[in-house]
Amino acid sequence: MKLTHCVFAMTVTLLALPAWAEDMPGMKMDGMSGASASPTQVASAEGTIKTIDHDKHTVTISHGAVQALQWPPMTMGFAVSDEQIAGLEAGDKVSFSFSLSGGRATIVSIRK
Ligand SMILES: [Cu+2]
Repeated sequence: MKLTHCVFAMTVTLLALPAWAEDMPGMKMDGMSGASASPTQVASAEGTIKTIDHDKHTVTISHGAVQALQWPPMTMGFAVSDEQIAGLEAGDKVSFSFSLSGGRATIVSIRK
């Protein structure tokens, strides 16, 4: 169930964000040819907001499995902007996409 949702969410995200959709296939191909040649990855997931830290600009989300990254469900922090987090609060169920670079996860888009 979670994996199906995840794939669905990612498809929707790619359709909604043409800029990322154009970038991603190339990045994935590059990633295949070299283990660490592609430092930034983008993936989508669904989860529940646990906490929001407006001062540090982070949001902690308990998210489902992320198939693209072969991640199991987990709770973790993401960097987020005030604009992205506006209107969201702890307990909200969200669909979001994020970039992963050097072990730092940053929200690209997030919505209820
Ligand atoms: Cu995670």
